[in-house]
Amino acid sequence: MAKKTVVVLGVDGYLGWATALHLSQAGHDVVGIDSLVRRRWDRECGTQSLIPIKSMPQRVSLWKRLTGRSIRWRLMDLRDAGAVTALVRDVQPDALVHFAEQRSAPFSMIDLEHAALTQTNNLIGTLNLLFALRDHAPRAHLIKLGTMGEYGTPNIDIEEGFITITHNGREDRLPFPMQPGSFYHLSKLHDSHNIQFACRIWGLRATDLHQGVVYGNHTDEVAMHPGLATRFDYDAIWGTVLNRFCIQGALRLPLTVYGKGGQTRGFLDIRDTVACVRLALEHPAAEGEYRVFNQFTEQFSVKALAEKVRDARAAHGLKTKIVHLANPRVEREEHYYNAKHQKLLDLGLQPHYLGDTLIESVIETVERHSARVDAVELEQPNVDWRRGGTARWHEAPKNVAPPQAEPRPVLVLSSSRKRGRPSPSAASARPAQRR
Ligand code: NAD
Ligand code: USQ
Repeated sequence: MAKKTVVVLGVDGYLGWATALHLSQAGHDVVGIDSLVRRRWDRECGTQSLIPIKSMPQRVSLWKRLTGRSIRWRLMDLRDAGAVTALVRDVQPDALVHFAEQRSAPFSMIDLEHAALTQTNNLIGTLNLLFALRDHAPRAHLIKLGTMGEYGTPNIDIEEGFITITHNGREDRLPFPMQPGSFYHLSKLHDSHNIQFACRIWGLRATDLHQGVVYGNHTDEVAMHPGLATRFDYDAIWGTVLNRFCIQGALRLPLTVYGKGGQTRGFLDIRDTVACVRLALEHPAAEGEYRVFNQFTEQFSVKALAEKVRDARAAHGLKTKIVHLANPRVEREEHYYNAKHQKLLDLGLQPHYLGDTLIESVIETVERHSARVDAVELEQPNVDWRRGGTARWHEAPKNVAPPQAEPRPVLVLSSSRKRGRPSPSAASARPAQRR
């Protein structure tokens, strides 16, 4: 396999870090970019990764010490067009893997400010990349993290990006109809349109990975040393559903199914995320091609996932309660769902399916870090799709900085059950003291 120069954008994040290590270990030359804005959003939301994560300079130097491999780390905001242009021009990458977006649906539904932040951050960053590629590296392969949520939950089978439609006796292969379920998911769809357009008019090459919900926190590389840990979210804003259920299960808290729980989504293990990105990288799109891979390995209803976690706990004689909360989201709770996901399998993906062992291993990790858990985050959701941030979210000090504010000192949560929120002095600089 020829060594490629790959830029990983969003390298400080949950998936970006694990992917950068995986590609570096595979022998590729990795340049890692991040603005560290996610660490700032965590401070603003009063949330933090369950597993402590090192700073980027610490992580890359540890990686170098352990493996002799270099990841070239650069602090950069993708909204800075000049910086993005210089990056693409100077590095001349073979490929760019773009994870660097605001990725929480609840965050995007808090209020106008957060919806606008999500869409400007995500769309401008991607546009900056597209223009930089047009002008300085038109042959580079853009691998963009999209989401299965772009499709919504139609009452027909979901194809991989395109569907052949016969209408009034004529036939065409058209983009699959999309019905995203949050301003965040909409931002991914808008990105998809922009990327597809750039491929069509400028001949760029792109793979849009419509990824399902990711779970787990270990890849072979991350597991090499605790200092290489990737972030692991569990709170109501950033935590994804299976990660939340595992943490709730580990702490003997009820598993919080929203509504009836028939909502069905595609899921995958983080080990498959890194493998899928590598497959896309090593089998690039053709010049002018915009292709979509549905990136997940199994589909489950939320209720079925909760039952899996409950059963895994029951095998140890532990009783776990499942509660059905009023659904804070506007989404179908009972629906048909059958999404194709063949293309990555055809390229050689060997899936890690969800089993009790994975659930147990996540629960063990949680138990190791239980002192860092803020249990309030595992109870009621604090963002509602109809009204935005709930009353608790809005109980915020008035003299607060907007989300674009400069970074503030990192907060360390106490090991007690009380909220891991900033002290009153720190909170005065936060937009939202919600509880
Ligand atoms: P994350 O929040 O952990 O990481 C995103 C990273 O991007 C953060 O480190 C953040 O600082 C960085 N970033 C955001 N905006 C930036 C900007 N303007 N300039 C530079 N850096 C910026 O998220 P994640 O869970 O690792 O998700 C990564 C990508 O994968 C996202 O695009 C997300 O939409 C997509 N995705 C995630 C999941 C999932 O379950 N986690 C599922 C499907 C798709
Ligand atoms: N849910 C519960 N209980 C909870 C949390 C969530 O029932 O405690 C339900 C939600 O209502 C939803 C489903 O679980 O029906 C999935 O929610 P999620 O928070 O795990 O995932 P989602 O908001 O869709 O977003 C996550 C990532 C996002 C990615 C997306 C992939 O945060 O970046 O794009 O998964 S997908 O869902 O395929 O669009």
